[in-house]
Amino acid sequence: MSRGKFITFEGGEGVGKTTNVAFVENYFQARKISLVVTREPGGTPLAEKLRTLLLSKKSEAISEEAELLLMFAARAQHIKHVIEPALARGDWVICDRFTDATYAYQGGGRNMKISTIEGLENLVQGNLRPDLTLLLDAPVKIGMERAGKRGAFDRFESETVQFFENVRRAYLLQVELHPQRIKLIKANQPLADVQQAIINVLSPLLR
Ligand code: T5A
Repeated sequence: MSRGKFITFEGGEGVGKTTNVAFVENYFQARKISLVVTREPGGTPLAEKLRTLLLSKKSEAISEEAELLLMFAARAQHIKHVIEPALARGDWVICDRFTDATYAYQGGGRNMKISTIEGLENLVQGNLRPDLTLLLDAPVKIGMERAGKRGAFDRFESETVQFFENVRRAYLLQVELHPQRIKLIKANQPLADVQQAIINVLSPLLR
């Protein structure tokens, strides 16, 4: 049994990750690929509890260091109990956000040291990196308008426009650093065009 592929979706608030993860799930299922669809922070009972704490505006003020460590604590659980077992049995894993989000939000948004994030990435993930990452990119204003239609903002969505500009810049830097792995998808176009661009990136994997 060959190891499964690990595909992640990334991007700022409201760019369409969840919508397109569901689209890709259907696309792969129609092609009889056995897959696990999951998200970060989250994906296990403990990691989902950490997600609730991280996204809640009601919890006590969370320090930047605690936020970073909680992201990686959730990720450690997720990798051990969901991602690695799935890949080892040959399933593909589609994950809504992964460590590029940490570089973007905690690195770009919160200005935490990249070397600190790299250290935690190596500790928690060992050699595990996504095989392919689709970065959905759109101007911050468009993403926030889309996210706003869904209801009240969570703790991250309540950040400033400058924070999200920094997040977007950090994501685009990740593409420059990892051009083979991360493919940029323009998300400020009609959904059908976004999805055609996604298929164009995914279809070579199926050959
Ligand atoms: N986080 C996460 C960190 O800080 N560090 C980390 O390491 C990790 C892993 C998680 C939060 O945690 C932070 C980042 C996040 O703030 P989340 O819920 O996973 O939160 O992320 P969100 O970005 O908040 O998710 P959203 O659901 O808001 O955004 P999506 O999934 O990008 O957008 P989606 O698919 O829900 O679409 C939003 C709306 O836009 C429409 C959809 O129909 C929907 O109504 N839409 C379009 N409309 C027009 N044209 C298109 N092309 C459209 N595509 C979608």
